[in-house]
Amino acid sequence: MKNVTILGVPMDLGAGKRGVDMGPSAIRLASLVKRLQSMGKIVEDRGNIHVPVGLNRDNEAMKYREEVLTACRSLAEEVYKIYQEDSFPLILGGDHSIAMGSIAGLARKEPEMGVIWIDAHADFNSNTTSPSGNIHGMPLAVSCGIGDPEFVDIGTPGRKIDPKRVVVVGARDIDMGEVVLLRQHGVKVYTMEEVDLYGIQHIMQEAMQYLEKNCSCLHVSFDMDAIDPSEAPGTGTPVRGGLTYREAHFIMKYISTYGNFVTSLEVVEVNPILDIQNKTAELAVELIESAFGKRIMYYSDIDELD
Ligand code: B3U
Ligand code: MN
Ligand code: MN
Repeated sequence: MKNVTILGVPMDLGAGKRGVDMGPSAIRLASLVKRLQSMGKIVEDRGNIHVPVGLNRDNEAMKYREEVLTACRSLAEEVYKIYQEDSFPLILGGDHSIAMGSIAGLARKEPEMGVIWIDAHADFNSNTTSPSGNIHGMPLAVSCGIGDPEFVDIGTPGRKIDPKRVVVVGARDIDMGEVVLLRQHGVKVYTMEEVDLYGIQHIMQEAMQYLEKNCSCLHVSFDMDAIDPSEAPGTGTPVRGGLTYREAHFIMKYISTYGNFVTSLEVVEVNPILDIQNKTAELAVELIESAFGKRIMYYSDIDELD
């Protein structure tokens, strides 16, 4: 069983709304470390990486471009170090643009890794297709080598993941430009419509089988706005019709059954300013527990009853 190393990325510059930079604090406040330790995990909290203050919003196509680039470069470096130590990186966002840094760090060691991207959005805009100029709508495309070359080259030159090793789950708000790019590059996308049609169990079975067959290991990128806003109100771009509480847990529990194939996890887009009594951060911690294998009747609970 690998040790877990936590890294916070207090950045909101990729998002349209401020406040998601406080996500790592809110998640820690919800007793993340203690709860993982009580599952028997050896956990080290390495604190937060440095994120520059947003002073330069001039670039309308990529707002706060320089600051986001700098933060993602340092994140890539730190994540790579954690991976080299053979620990499991658990990255706390922050807006979803941080995934460019995480994936760049991970892919440096594991070029054939896959990514499961659980999100209401596909985050597959390029700097030319983005309707908003918010960089958190671009990280999956950038990681697949599409968009601003300086971003594509974070950490190491060139694309970090083969788009055929990517699966998106939970999408329900995709821009036209993204649809074109997703199809062009062969990304597998399960929208909420598919969740309605086939059920989350069927989708996860198919998705994980596909990833296991085609990838050396798996990074899980979980955007809290994948969940329905009634359960996760503390996110900047809520979209109705999301995953239920149980579906979200099922996803994480199902992923956990793949054991060592899963080598890193990030949870992003918790915005405490928009949250209700830290509900979304608490849910984030619960989902992290599920991803590490927590069950309703966990086996260690049974030992305690003896
Ligand atoms: N696709 C839109 C909206 C969006 C993407 N990610 C979030 N919102 N969180 C965009 O701005 O790229
Ligand atoms: Mn996202
Ligand atoms: Mn999203």
